[in-house]
Amino acid sequence: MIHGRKHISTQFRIILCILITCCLVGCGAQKKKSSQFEEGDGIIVGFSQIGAESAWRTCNTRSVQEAAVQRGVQLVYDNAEQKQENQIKALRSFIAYQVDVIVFVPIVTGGWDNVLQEAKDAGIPVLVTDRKIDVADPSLYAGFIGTDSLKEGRNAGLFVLNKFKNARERFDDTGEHVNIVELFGTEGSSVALGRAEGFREVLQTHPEFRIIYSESGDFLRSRGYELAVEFLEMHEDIDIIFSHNDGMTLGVIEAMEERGLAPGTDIVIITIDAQQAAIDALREGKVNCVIECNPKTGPEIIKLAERLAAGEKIPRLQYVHEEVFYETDDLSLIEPRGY
Ligand code: GYE
Repeated sequence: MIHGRKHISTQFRIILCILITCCLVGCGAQKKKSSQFEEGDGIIVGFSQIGAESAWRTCNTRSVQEAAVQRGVQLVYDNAEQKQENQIKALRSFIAYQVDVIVFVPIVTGGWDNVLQEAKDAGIPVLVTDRKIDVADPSLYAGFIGTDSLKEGRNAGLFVLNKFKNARERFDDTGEHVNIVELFGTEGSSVALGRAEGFREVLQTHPEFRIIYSESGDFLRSRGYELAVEFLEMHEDIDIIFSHNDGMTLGVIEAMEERGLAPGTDIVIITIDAQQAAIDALREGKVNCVIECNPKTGPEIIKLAERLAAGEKIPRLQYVHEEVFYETDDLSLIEPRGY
């Protein structure tokens, strides 16, 4: 019963979205005659987002929605509320409604072959964004645009090496390790896997570093807080916390301060995303390194969707520009982040 009701509500939401977007586009019909909208004219893009787990995600959703409005593209948006089954349902609905292009953020890497085969059979091109997928047949999607999570993990590792330059000597003399806590993102997501892999790859030839605790905080601030309460109780000798996103980091900072610890000083903190709150924490010395992950991919996504709808080929792999902000930088130069 519950299942049936849920199914109807997803269908209903999508129908509603289509009606609303059609209506919006209908209202702007005269405007669309102007040449600036010609390329995207009338195309319908089904966009399956994974949820609203972080400020990053909300900014990403907004970026896509705003870009669609700007280009006169009709966006059928679905929020999967962190469930792959909801995403698969949304993709099936997009296929049933014969959208021109499907854009989706895969919550995890695996489990997409069947539904993407259905999209292919229906002749609907698919653009994967933000997180990567593993499929047996690469022709099941047209291309990927998003973040380079392996590089983000490597950058975290490189910062650690640089910050703890003398650790090797101490380790050789005394056997004392640098102890690392890792809070990783959603289990099975390409970004959590990439960030963890890149980090380990850099540190693997440095025996002075060891990871003493590694848990998934699901990219949630609340989980970051809960896990921090746990690991701060378990371990008194933590030197570094590597957190896969700012949301979890903000939870960690709160838990540390409640315990009377000074984040950024008592424990070195590295975080990924670079939302405004993390940059503020960097300025206050509570975080030592912020690795940017860029959520503002909307304009590029919509451009690629338009090209796909026009039958053009797109690059298989496209990474967005991202920076790293260090505690030693001139932090006054960082522009407001906008989220
Ligand atoms: O880092 C995190 C979000 O997939 C890159 O997901 C994205 C990650 C981002 O919830 O904050």
